[in-house]
Amino acid sequence: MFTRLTDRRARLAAALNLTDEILLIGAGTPVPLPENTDQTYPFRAHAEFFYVAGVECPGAIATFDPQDGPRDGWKLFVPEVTEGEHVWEAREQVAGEPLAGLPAWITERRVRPIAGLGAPLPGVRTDEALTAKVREVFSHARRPKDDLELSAMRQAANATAAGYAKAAAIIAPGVTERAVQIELEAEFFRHGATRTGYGTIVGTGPNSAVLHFEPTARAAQAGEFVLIDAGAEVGRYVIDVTRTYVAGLPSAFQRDLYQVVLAAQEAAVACCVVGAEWRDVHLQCAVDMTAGLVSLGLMHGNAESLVEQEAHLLFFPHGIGHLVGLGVRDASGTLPGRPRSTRASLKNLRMDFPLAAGYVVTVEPGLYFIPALLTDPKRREKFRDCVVWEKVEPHLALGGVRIEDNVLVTSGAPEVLTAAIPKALQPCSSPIGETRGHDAGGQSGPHHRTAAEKRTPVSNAQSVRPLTPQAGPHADPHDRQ
Ligand SMILES: [Mn+2]
Repeated sequence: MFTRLTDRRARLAAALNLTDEILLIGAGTPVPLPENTDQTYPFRAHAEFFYVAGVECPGAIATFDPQDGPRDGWKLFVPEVTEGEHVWEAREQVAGEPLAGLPAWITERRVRPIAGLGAPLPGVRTDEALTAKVREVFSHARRPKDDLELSAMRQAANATAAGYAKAAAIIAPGVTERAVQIELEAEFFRHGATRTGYGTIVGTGPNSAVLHFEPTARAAQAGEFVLIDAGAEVGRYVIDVTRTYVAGLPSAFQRDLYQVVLAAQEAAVACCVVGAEWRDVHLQCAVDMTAGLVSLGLMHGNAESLVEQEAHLLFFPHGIGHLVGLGVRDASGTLPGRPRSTRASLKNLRMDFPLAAGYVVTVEPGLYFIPALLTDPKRREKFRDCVVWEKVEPHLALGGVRIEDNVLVTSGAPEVLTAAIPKALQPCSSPIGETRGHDAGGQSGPHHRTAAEKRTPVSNAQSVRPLTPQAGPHADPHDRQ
């Protein structure tokens, strides 16, 4: 693997543009459980290490000396696998220089400043200012995904699509969050996942408004939202998808709310082109969704002005998305040299830079009824003229809608890596003969669809009545730079 990544490291070396400085990148070591047993948390090498080394190797350190050249200047120092590790874990010796040789390697270069990336390097005297500067350039250099990375992400996207197909097929009144999680994750693994990319989120009813909800034994009731945010991982590369379903039949209000989020999400996906500033994509999406809330009678006034007043944060309290790939929040942050925004609606943004070809971003707008925000007396007072509070009140237990895809920025149109996962809102109820011992009410009548039909996304004309008026037209991102 270390040789396979020679081109990647050479590109990185060119970006870092070091001369006299040397670079050390620590993989990290397994973290024992607090009980002090012989158990550890699952080992994950630091992403900066994995990016250059391509292996999970506890205790390893990658080094780079620019004076030895952009290809030959890289070395991998690895600990010797012990007999115990062989016996208990079947751990294999990773090829590289013996770790015992590292102190001599450093001593030969002792007058030169050291940048220390990855996991902390005990006993190594690193230059902190240099480290911060190198880390910023390193993060920026690894934002565009190379072919190896994209290949892993496409495999993860396939496994994720399989999981969602299975989950969608079992969502019905009575299904528990746990049952959805089990089927979804099992299908990820059946289709090549090596892990789940992060803790699977499944929230039914009011739980769908909890941004990071861990699934419980709660069963979806007829007419409740079921929000799933989950993704498969393949070889450290993660996909991060959200879909929102309704168990049984959606109400007119649920369809309208869903349609507002869907229209805004699709418009934002179309904005993922080279040069688009992420903060502009975010703010435009906030305006689109706020316009939708005004059209639904939940908010008052002009959408742009409501967003300037940060009133949208009541219903859309998070950022539009982040880089994804080597980890669920990959190499986010700001453009080198750009300070972090302090504006309320931008400080939640995990990244603030223009998009470039090869970036993979999540696009994940959502609208939620979060009681902690919407029943807060201070917010009710501050936004008394912005929100039609009596129209919000009946929906406080409704939950929320989020729709999330992973989008590859290219020199042309954006490519949605997760396009195989249907987005049209459709009634979810078990086909006759496949009910699982619970009352799958609300499944008879013209809305009932067979298993075969359920695998085909229905067109918007069939499944969702159009929202009137539509969210405002979306500006061409090139006009907003
Ligand atoms: Mn997500």
